[in-house]
Amino acid sequence: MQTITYKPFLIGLSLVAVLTACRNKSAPSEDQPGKGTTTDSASLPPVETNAPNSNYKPAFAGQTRIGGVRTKTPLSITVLNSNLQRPWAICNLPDGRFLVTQKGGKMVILTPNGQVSKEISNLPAVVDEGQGGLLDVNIDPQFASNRMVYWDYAEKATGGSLLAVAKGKLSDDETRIENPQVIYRATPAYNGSLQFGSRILFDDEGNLFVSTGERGANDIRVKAQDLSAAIGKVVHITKDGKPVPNGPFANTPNARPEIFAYGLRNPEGMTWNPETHELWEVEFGPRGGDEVNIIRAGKNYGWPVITYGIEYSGEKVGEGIQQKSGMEQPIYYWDPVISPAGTTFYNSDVIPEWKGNLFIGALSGNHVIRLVIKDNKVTGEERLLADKGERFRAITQGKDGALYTVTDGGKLYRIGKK
Ligand SMILES: [Ca+2]
Repeated sequence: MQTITYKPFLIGLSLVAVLTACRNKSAPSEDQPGKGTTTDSASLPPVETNAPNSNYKPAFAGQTRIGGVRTKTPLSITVLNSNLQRPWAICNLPDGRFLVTQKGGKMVILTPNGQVSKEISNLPAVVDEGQGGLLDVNIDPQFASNRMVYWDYAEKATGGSLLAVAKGKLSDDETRIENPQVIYRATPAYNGSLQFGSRILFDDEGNLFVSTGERGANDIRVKAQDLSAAIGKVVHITKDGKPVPNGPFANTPNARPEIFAYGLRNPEGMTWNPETHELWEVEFGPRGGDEVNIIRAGKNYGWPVITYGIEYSGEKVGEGIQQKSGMEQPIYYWDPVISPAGTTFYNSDVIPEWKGNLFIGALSGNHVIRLVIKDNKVTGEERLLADKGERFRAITQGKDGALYTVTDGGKLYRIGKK
């Protein structure tokens, strides 16, 4: 397991993070590298050709509609399975297989060639409505010895539903989760089925970062700015669901000590940047304004005060402002939306021109996004698999240096070097 140093902190703490198993594992190369191809950054017109929803101006050049790029390496696109049952997350297991959640409430294991196991039973019941259901999964950094699995889901609660984080042990025969326990609940509950988030990542101390959605409706989304609520946040918790000590709001009156960052809308993607060792997040905007953010301790990411989107009705959101002192700018945004879901950095030598690029599954966009990144700025954008008509929900890099992505329609795609 590769160890990386993580040191972006207000709190003076040098925290060390691991590239854990899901969406961020360093995949050892088994193939020879390619022919040293390079990327034509921003050499083509922007990939987005539709009109934006507003005339809002970006905060800096290149924050949206960057020039297009095109992968030069010949690719092999393969459908490995077409019969998955609403897969939502895909997590690397140490042996090269994948642990996959199904929105309806079960997990399965997939081999790299797409063979699916029997459903894994004994997870707590999920609220499988709207955007709720069984959502993300990740494995303990010591999974190989302790077989512990962490997942999150929409849970029925007084007042509606909420995002719950649970853990349990994968049985030796891989048919059930033993002793499932809820370790954290992102309260308050809300009576609605939208925008739970969520992704789970481990740092190298074995603590969890969990992104939480703000539940969508106008009367609840304002709590993304409320430090006494756990929604619209990234929280930092132990394996027992307790606040990690010395968080950025540990000494703030009425704030939840587990909050790491706030002002998020619907963060369905989160991954470690293997080069900078920082936490990257992608989230849905409203009508316009899907974002990529770098999540840093104590920072406010602005929703619903600032946004590059407008309301679905066409009205402005709040005061209709896009930038404000004390609130972080996205490093990139999309208008119109593409609905960014799961995300991963590419960290293999198999396709050298992809190394350090960010890949994102787009739902309404019906493609896989490739973003070329340099010095924390986006310098090029490409759309892959745009001819498939699929909603790409989650993506990871396999041990073979290929990308594996699952779709709402039940497909597992492999995107590899030809
Ligand atoms: Ca924002």
